[in-house]
Amino acid sequence: MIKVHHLNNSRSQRVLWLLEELGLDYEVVRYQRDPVTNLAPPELLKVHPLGKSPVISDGDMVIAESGTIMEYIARVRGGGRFVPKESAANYWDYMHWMHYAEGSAMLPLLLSLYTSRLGEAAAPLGPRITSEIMNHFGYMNTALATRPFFAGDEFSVCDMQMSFPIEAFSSGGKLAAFSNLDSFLKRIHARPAYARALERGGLYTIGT
Ligand SMILES: N[C@@H](CCC(=O)N[C@@H](CS)C(=O)NCC(=O)O)C(=O)O
Repeated sequence: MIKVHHLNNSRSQRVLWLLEELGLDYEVVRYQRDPVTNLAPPELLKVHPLGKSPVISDGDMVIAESGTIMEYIARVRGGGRFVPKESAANYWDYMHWMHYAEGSAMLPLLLSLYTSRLGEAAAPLGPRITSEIMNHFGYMNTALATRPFFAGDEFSVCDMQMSFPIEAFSSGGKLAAFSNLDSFLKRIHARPAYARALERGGLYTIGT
């Protein structure tokens, strides 16, 4: 059975969501962030050398990095459900969003988070970081102007992968200027599997 090494209030929430969408059995092994630093506890280092979450284990195999985990679960354990076929016209679009979520969309958000701790010292970086956030969120918002989901008309794993940067950015009404992303979040949050995953994962305040 798949074990999800789940850090509270983190990216591993979307792994639980995928498992719920697929109706697979899984075990949740819980880890709590340090209340002061917000970092993962050292116990996660025993599972994977990076000490981050999500990590899954399936038999002897340990897989880290959410994109890889999502692909593994959907393709190997989920029979390819929620993944377009390689011959499909939207396959590379799907792959683009699978990689884009962590490879591009998260970077300006993380820069903003880290530099916010520097106070005035970070001021010279502020305009560039803000313009990159607007650039990326504008791009994502435009992508959803003509379709309900990132890879087209059908909900797919890339929507789950893309949910985290959008949720991470959405707090404090920041999606007001990106109405397609706001509608997207409402659409995915209405899915029964999303709600079931929240029950399994516990408190998830990212984006609220
Ligand atoms: N790109 C990685 C990021 C993993 C990551 O940074 N996870 C965060 C949780 S959202 C974490 O473990 N943070 C705690 C820490 O760095 O100590 C992925 O998508 O799996």
